[in-house]
Amino acid sequence: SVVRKPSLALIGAPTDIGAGHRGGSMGPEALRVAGLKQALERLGYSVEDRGNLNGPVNPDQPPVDGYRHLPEVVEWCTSVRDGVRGILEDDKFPILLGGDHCLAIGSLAGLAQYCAARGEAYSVLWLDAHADYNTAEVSPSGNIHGMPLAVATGHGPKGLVDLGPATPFLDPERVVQIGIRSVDAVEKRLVVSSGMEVHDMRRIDENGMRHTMEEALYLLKGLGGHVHVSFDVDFLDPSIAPGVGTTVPGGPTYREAQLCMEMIHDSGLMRSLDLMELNPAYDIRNATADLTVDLVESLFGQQILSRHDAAL
Ligand code: 5AB
Ligand code: MN
Ligand code: MN
Ligand code: MN
Repeated sequence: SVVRKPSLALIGAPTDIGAGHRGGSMGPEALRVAGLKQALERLGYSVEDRGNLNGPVNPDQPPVDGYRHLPEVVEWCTSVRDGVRGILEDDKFPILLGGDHCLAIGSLAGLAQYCAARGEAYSVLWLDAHADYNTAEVSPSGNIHGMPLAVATGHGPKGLVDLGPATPFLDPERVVQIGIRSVDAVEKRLVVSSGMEVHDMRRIDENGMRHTMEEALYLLKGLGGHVHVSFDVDFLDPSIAPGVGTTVPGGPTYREAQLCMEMIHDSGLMRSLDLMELNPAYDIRNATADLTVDLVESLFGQQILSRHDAAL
């Protein structure tokens, strides 16, 4: 069957407002320098770069009532929400260039608004070293990039939990996580009782990436609706992806990550994408940005040999 390729739209959110380390604000430009648009065009997509969103500067302040920079995070996430929803309403496939992972609150809220208006459901495939399920009460840092899934599923501050069409704007039973290997002490309890499907690194070690992704994609396919992929670059093993603020050892290798992306592509389920947490201040000659583009190529159909031709 011939599936028409969607038109893609890139949108940058150059901020590190929700992170513990500065520098994620340079992520969108690093992805552009690494040739993201050109790589997707080579694969036959039409790609529009909508440039960068604007928002408040990072005031670099300590947490207030358990949250760092909450008013600024609300502003950034509101503009991400509107930007992502606008792309979907133009019948294009949004690719959000982060920026830290708090901005996923905005992209999920925009997607939720878009889907709610059409009576559609959506699910999320979360590729990350971290579960991102903290609340202010249990977060060790107050950094909101460690909270986006808790917020989207209704556990968080006013101003963020109400960014979608309803509160909550994401059903935890429609969240599948891959690559998790760093969960904070109390966060663990929240994650276990949340209803999210968590494929942590132990499961990947025991079952392999292939079986893990078969299970994950089977569940998502069964749930139906739009599938959003939120890719936190710290998902990858730090030996191949040093350019992030919060490295955690023991992540997917280059080949495991490629297989993961290839299988997501082949499922045909993905309708929107976040590329988050790339931090050029920690990178080496833009290698992590280059790797991210390389993986995005697999996510959008690049294959070593054409499987379609091989089957003939
Ligand atoms: B990321 C930590 N759990 O909450 C916290 O990179 C780290 O978006 C969060 O996954 C990492 O501060 C957030 C210790
Ligand atoms: Mn992470
Ligand atoms: Mn994350
Ligand atoms: Mn991080």
